[in-house]
Amino acid sequence: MSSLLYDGASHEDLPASYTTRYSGLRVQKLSEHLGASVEGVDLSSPVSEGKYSDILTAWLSHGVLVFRAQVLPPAMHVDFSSRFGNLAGHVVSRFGLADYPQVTILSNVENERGEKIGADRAGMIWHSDLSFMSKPSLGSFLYGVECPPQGADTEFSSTRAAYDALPAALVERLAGLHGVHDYAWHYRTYLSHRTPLTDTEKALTPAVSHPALRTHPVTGATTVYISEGLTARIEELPEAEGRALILEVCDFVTQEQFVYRHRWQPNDLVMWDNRATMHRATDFAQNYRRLMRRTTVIGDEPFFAASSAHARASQSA
Ligand SMILES: O=C(O)CCC(=O)C(=O)O
Ligand SMILES: [Fe+2]
Repeated sequence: MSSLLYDGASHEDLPASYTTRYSGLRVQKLSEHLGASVEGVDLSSPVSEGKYSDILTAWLSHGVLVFRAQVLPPAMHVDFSSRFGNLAGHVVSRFGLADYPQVTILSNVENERGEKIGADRAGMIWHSDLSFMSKPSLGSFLYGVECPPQGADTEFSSTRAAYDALPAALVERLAGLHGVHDYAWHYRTYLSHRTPLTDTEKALTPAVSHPALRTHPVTGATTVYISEGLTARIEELPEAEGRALILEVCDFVTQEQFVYRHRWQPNDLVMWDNRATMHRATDFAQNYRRLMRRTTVIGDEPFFAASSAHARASQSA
């Protein structure tokens, strides 16, 4: 296989399968607009600079990377993901691992007192992680420890490809608007099976506004940055009108052609770029155990450079 010359290539420009430039990792695309599997790296020991650089490049191009059959103890999960920036623990600190508070447990498993050992039914409505923070997550790293044999897939959509295909009237409408991202609202609305957030937890997460369209700080691509799960309303619009717009846009962005569906195997590590994708967890039969470990990396404050937005692929077509 020839080596790839990457210079800002998008997922669409890349061959279905290629060998990376510096370290010879094998990358294989998993769907039309996002997702690739990466082979040739062992995450149980520190990753070389060359491999790190190729992983970063592939991640920016593909939005979602899948590493199969990885042995990833929490210490190495922290080690690898912190190469990309500082980690954020979960707002609800009891979901963190005792020795590694930056590692969050997602699980339906119960302890001997009948309490869930991690966040249960997390992320089942489309969202981008930590969009309710003033500096949201730039990317998340989810590792499968125990995975049901069916169900419990994670779906990812490309908010960049969807933006490129968005009807011009919607782009114009969204360009000046801001989404209000509100974790306390999310918790009340979608996580009523859990103990409610405490006042302290609510105080950590006041609602924040971000531009509805966002410029990716590294690739410069424009992406859609409102979601059904975390964007409660639109700052400039009456509540019902704003929510209807959020749902309309989210339905567009999550159409099948923009989605990669990850079917988990134990020992998969999946890392995604929260600035270029949205995701959701899907349901599964509760007689199966699911146990996942996750880290997430703090990113920059979102911004929208309107001048870049006219350069959409579909508009110039
Ligand atoms: O459990 C999953 O499949 C995804 C949950 C989620 O939204 C996350 O880890 O950020
Ligand atoms: Fe999430």
